[in-house]
Amino acid sequence: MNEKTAKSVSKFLSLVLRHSPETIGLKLDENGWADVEELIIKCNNRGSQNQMTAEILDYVVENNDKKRFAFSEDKTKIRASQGHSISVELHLAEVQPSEFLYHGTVSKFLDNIKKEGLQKMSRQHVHLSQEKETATKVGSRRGIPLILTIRSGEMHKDGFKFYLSENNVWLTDEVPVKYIEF
Ligand code: HQG
Repeated sequence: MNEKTAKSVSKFLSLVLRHSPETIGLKLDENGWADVEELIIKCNNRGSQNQMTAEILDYVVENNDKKRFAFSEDKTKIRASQGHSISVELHLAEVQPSEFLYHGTVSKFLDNIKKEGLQKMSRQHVHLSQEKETATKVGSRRGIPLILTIRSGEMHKDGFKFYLSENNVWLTDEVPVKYIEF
């Protein structure tokens, strides 16, 4: 499969598995899982999207640059590993973060972030990364990236919970201003 097709399938899967499964009449369970057979049928019923097959799904799950999607152990279900706007219970284990984590944003959000800290906005969590480089990529989606350093070790000591998604994105509920280095 070529890169362009894989990317467009990934974008479409992000839409239906993170934000609006109803676009194709799909139902996710409370843990965010969709039935693979149902997903394939409903993608194909939609018409405009390229043909979906089990092989295409396998390829995208396996080769996706950020490993955004995962199959259940028996491969009958699929879900997004993070990034949801709809409410799902991923049952992620709490993990102790390193001293610092990073968040990529853009300058137009700075005033607000300085007032209210990092908020989850439309998603289920605030997304942080282990590497500055990843945060730079995240910020670049919106313009010139601005990297905030988060004192995650101190937050954790103060009782804030951190989770690591299956694809290694750090998640937390909020980051108050006092833990952010601008
Ligand atoms: C900003 C991608 C104003 C925040 C990435 C960000 C990530 C505030 C935007 C994942 C704010 C939310 C998530 C506040 C935060 N006031 N703006 N108080 N607090 N913001 O897309 O972290 O490629 O929901 O800085 O790689 O950008 O889709 O979050 O700019 O892991 O798999 O509000 O999405 O993953 O934007 O990105 P998002 P994000 P995928």
